[in-house]
Amino acid sequence: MMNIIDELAWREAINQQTDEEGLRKLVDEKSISLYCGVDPTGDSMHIGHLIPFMMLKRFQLAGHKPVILIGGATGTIGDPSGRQSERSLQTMEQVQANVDALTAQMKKLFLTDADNQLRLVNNYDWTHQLNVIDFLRDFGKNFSINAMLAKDVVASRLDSGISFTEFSYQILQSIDFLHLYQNEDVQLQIGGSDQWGNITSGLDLIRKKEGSEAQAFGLTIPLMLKADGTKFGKTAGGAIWLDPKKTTPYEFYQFWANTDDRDVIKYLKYFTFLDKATIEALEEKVQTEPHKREAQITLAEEMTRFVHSEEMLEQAKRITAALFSGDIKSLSADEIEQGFKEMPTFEASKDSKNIVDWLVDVGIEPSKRQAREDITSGAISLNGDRVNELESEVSVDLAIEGRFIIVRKGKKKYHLVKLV
Ligand code: 545
Repeated sequence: MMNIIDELAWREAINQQTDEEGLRKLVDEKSISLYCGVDPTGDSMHIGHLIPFMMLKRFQLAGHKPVILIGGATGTIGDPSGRQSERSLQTMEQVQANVDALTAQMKKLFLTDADNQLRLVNNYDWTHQLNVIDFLRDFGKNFSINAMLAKDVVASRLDSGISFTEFSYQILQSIDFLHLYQNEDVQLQIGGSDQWGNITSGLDLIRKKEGSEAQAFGLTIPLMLKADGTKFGKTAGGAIWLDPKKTTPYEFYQFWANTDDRDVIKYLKYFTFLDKATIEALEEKVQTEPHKREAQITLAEEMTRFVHSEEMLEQAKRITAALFSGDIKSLSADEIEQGFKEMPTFEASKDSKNIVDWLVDVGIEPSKRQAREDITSGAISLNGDRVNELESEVSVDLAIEGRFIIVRKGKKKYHLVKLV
């Protein structure tokens, strides 16, 4: 088995390390505890946030002990990293609701029965009782304003401005690293490349408090870049969320299935737990038979199964197949809702009506003349069945579970009609 650092290097998942040799030696010698944090600034992660947590899981699979930190304290402030302007504060209630949502999401993804080693901690627990005098005497004294101003995050805000609150954020994250080093045996913090300043600031604090020989390390993961230069993880519809209410499992599956050939191997390495041999075999397939898109389908399957479930994966594949073959009637109303979420949507009453009038009233056809022409030429189908008769009636019996009728015009133009 590969050393975990070599494995991460093979996956191109290492951006910076504070002490490459030291960390390699440490993880070879013993099983270490390591952590990565997330702030409750929203109620769901998207696939970009997921990356360091997948790496945490890889450490776990290699025998190390992961700690996931939920920032109940830091989330009330918000990390200025990567932002050009001051955040507005969330209410404490909002932060708590997000803590609950993210805790549930983390448990669903990373807490399996077999796994008693994952620890979930919340920095609110050791931060909220800290008073301002202790804060300034016990911690503030260890921070040099000069060093804090030199951090990229702060330096890039000196023109536009930064509040004392956001400026102080790095101290809070540093206190966490120290706390986990002292109380949970944590020796390594990982995060995206935007976390480098916060992580090294924590290491400085650990050295000041524990001595320069303290065995603590930092590692960051590069930002995911796409071959075409556009931003990773964003589509026309916005970010790809892990919450199935924000991004349905079908949309999630489609996102990965549509990956560019130039990016798919990189994504397989970053996101899946498939081994080197399997990924290299898929790399070969991208070269020799790209039209089969085996690498993309494998990626979509692995990701949908991991983030959602086997059942949701099967559903996503059923929707994909039905949309491809036109066999709409095989889908349930719930599957229709997922598969047609981004398609033009219309409303109609449940009253029976002649097809020509119905198409015009719903708004799919501009005129009766056009409607007749399209029906006669065989361009219109309802739920996958072609309509040939100008006299046919549209009634609620046609609708899937009494709710939806899918109208196809021409080869590919789908319309979702909701009966109300
Ligand atoms: C707080 C206290 C700690 C250690 C870490 C933190 C959080 C950290 C941070 N992380 C980012 C984040 O985004 C909001 C998610 C909304 C649901 O701000 N200061 O919380 C992202 N992180 C994952 C990666 C990241 C980072 O969760 O590290 O780089 C994105 O890829 O931006 O003691």
